Amino acid sequence: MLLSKFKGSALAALAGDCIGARYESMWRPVAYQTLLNLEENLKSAEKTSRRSLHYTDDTEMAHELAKSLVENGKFVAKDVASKFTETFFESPPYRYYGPHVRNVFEKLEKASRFSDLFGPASEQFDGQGSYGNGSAMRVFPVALFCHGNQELLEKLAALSAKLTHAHIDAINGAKLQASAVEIALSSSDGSISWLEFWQKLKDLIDKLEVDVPEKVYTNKLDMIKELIAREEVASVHEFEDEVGTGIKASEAVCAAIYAFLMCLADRQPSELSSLSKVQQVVFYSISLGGDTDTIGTMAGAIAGAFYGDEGLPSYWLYAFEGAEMARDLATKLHELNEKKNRDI
Ligand code: F2R
Ligand code: MG
Ligand code: MG
Ligand code: MG
Repeated sequence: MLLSKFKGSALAALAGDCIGARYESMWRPVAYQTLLNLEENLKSAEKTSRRSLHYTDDTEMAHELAKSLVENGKFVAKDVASKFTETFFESPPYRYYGPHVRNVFEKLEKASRFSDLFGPASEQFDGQGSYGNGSAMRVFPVALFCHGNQELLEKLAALSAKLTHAHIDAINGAKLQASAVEIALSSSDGSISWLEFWQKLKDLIDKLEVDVPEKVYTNKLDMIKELIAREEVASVHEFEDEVGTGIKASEAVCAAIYAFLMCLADRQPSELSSLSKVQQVVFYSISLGGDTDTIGTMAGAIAGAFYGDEGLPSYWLYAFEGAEMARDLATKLHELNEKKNRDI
């Protein structure tokens, strides 16, 4: 079952990125019927063996991070930084990296030759660091690697974030997203209510934001609870106003968590009822609009870790660039996890 959860997380994260990328930056909600039509088209991929959808920076960076963890059996900051940088400079334009992260890679490679690993990120935005969601969008491999060790998870989520994103909201966003994947790995359908899941995240954020003056995650998580508990489902526009679906880590991470918890609470839209639970989470998260590939990938990583890969359609393996890689990396991270447990 754990292997199914690892594979589910990696594959649903890939699906969320590949599908969500079609609608990123349109800045309006995505109609359920549009998503169902796309899903219908994906089915033909299995017959033709044609990869129809590309992944973007979210998956590219997640896979580089996973490869580094697998190759080294531990987090080696210099290796992760050089893998991120090399891949960035070789990547085709349709990976659509964040607008400012290029500066970090240029400085890492040219100015410091990887001698100063965290300096370039801390210089971004006049020394504030980036609060973009790039730290959280790629973090799920840390959760798989650290499964069962929350202390290590928080440490590695922070270190992996700080290579490009030094702002506290980006670091806490990576910790929150990785922790959501870990809670999903450690529980199963029927064993936890949406409110219990939410409470675990709230306990974590209370701790992480204890010394943070602007408690963005605390406030957004409180709002999410209020919206899910409400009788009427909030309109996408209200959600956008109250929580947000943008490029900030605090918006996209909370939007992904909201989509997952809404489905866990069985409040998913009836239009998506023909789909499996994992697909419902991915599609519902993308329907919120805004930074759709990133919200989709993070919601997918959580949902796949919770429900496993059984609910994933077989044609998803053919429809998305990088599907074999996702499955292979998840299997290797699972092997590492098994080995670690045997060695204890
Ligand atoms: N780049 C994109 N999407 C571009 C649109 C592509 C579209 N599909 C098309 O057809 O053209 N997506 C990817 O970028 C996001 C991750 O970005 P990351 O890695 O966090 O980058 P960055 O540049 O560090 O931060 C993002 C922006 O946030 C604002 N910002 C961040 N920190 C700030 C600060 N301290 N002060 C002011 N602004 C700050 C800036 O506008 C940054 O550029 C993902 O969506 C990924 O999919
Ligand atoms: Mg992207
Ligand atoms: Mg907004
Ligand atoms: Mg994005």
